[in-house]
Amino acid sequence: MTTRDVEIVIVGAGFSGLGAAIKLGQNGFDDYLVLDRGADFGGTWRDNVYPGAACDVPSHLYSYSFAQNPDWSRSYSHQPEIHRYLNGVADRYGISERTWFGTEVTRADWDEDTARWTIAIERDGEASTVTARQLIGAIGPLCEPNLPDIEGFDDFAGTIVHSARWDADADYAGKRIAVIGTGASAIQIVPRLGEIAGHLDVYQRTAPWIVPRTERPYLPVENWAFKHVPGLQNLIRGTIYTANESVAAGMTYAPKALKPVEALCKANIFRGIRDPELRARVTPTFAVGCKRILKSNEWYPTLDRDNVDLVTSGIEKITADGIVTRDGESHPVDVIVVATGFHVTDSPMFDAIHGADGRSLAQVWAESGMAGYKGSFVHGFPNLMLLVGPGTGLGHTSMVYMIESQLNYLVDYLRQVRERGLTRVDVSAAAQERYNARLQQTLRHSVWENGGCSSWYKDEHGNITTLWPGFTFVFRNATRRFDIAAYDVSTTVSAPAATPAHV
Ligand code: N01
Repeated sequence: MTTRDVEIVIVGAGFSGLGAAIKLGQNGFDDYLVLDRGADFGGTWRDNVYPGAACDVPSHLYSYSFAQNPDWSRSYSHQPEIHRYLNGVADRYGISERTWFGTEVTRADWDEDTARWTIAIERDGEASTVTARQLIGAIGPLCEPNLPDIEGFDDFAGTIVHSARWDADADYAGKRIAVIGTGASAIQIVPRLGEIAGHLDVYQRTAPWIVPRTERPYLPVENWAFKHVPGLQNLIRGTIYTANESVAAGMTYAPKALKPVEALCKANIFRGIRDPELRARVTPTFAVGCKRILKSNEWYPTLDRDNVDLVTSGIEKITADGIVTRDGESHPVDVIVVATGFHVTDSPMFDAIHGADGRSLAQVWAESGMAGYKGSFVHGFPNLMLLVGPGTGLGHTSMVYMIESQLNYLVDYLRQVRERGLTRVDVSAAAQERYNARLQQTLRHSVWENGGCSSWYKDEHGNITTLWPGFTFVFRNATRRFDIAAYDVSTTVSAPAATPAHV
């Protein structure tokens, strides 16, 4: 049963979906609905509540330019504060009234006859549909937890927790805990667990590069200044942004220029670990920047604790009471924490969205790789705009900057749709192909391509389909205006839209 028809549906109420809703309202596009399966705003910042969860981009840059926050309590924000910030912004702009929480999108189909999307949802356990002229996919790449393919998970008799689905009620204090993974999530969880675990084994498959984290609380006088000194927050944002962009240059065009970063990481190891053998085991063997560069002052000292062991012999299987490593050793454990990341290039939502020829994004991308145009549109999926789509991820600065660039593109797209009376907009195959060829060309000399690592930046074919290579201001310029020449557009509809029953 159709319960609602709107002009625009936004799926997801995280940074990008919330930002989209605000920008639509500000630009006179009021007929929209936000759908989110969670209970409030925040997306990944609502869901990742593991101990120590925090952002590794400084607070002043990791926030909307149009909703700056003089009240940040620290130079790097922790999850509860970012979550509160996003819900505060949503309140300020009145987005809750147009948001359906507890609503899971199970499928979306493009209907050529009506030139609309039919979106199947489950809301409070009831199935229904919403139809919309425009579908905005703000589903976020870091939302579907990825469980590693390790034999025996189902046999484990203790507690298994994924970092992105933290079980706050489980008992961790004094327990024998295993953490699988040494990525951005693990390096934040492990120091907190190391403080309370009876024993902690950290399973490292690949050692990450880690720079020191320059986090500190802000003094009241600083918060006063952020609020009252005109332009100060913009100046801080600009300074952080500029410093980060210099790292982008190294990552994309001259990985050797990142040697000073490597030296900084090595000094961090030296300072944090006393044992030379352990130092050697935590020293990465790939080029710095190839995987995300992590930030922590606590990781190495935690590995150096007496109740913490770094296990590098590889996991053979999981048994009822522990983990067996490839060297044949058994490690008894009460709790396994899985910090193995997300389904980035194989999100289940890609199976749910079906385009003009009936195929899903997952089916199309299984053949072509995860390709799109300006991270926003995918040929064959008319009137669907993705936020944080293919080729928009970053290894060096704030995703919020990329999101805001896409929001400019979104608003200009909708403006042109309205002004020109467009009913169907599909990026042309040729424009998409040219665009991706250029991206791949830029990536050729990058550290991600040549740095000797594997990462979630690559898809199953080894292609880098998630990252924006180069300076983010180039992306900002490329998305300033909706370049309609790259699109096949139509102003007609084959069949009139059925009148839906409103509730
Ligand atoms: O996940 P990851 P994450 N056996 O994919 C290991 C963002 N984020 O959740 O390196 C053993 O980075 C895997 O090993 P390897 C940020 O963008 C941001 O930590 O593949 N180990 C790796 O060590 C980040 O990049 C913040 O060899 C296995 C780990 O699991 C993204 O989220 C904070 C394994 C996965 O690391 C994801 O981070 C947190 C196996 N079978 C996260 N399979 C901020 O501060 C995987 N691993 C903004």
